Amino acid sequence: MSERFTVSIEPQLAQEFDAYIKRKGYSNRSEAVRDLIRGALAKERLGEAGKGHCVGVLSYMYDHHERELSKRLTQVHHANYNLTVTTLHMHLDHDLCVESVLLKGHAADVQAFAESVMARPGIRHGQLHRIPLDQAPAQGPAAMAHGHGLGHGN
Ligand code: NI
Repeated sequence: MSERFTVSIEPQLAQEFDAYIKRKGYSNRSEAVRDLIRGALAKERLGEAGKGHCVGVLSYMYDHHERELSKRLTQVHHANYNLTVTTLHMHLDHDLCVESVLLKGHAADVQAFAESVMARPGIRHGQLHRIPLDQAPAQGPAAMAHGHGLGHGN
C-alpha cells in the first residue's frame, strides 16, 4: 500500500530532476524520489555517529605482489571474523586482485573495519556501501534455525 503526496517544485529544479532521472535510467519520478528519500534516511541513520546495525559491501583492488599485503589482509579478516560474512576474490590479471567483502554488524564497527582496510598501502579504489538494518542482526544457532539460505518468502 503506497501513500501519495504532492510536492511543489520550481520549474528549473523540476527540469534538472527530470534530466537526472533520464541519466540514471529511472522509468518514472516516483522510483527516483523513493530512492533519494531512502538514500537520505540511510545516510542520516548511518551518519557520523554510525548508529545501529548495517550490512556493508566493501570492495577494493590490490596487487598481490605487494609486500606482505595478501598475508596482512588475511590477518585483518581473521581478526574481524565476527564482522566479515564472506569474501569474493577475483584474480583480475597476473598482478591484480579484486575483492568484495560482505560485512554485518554495528555500523561504526563496519565503517572502522572498512577504513582500516582501505587506508592500507597498496589498496586501491576502496569503497564501502552500507545498508542500514532495522534490528540487530541475528547471530549463531538462532540465525541458522531461522532457515535463511533455504529461500525467502515461505
Ligand atoms: Ni588474486
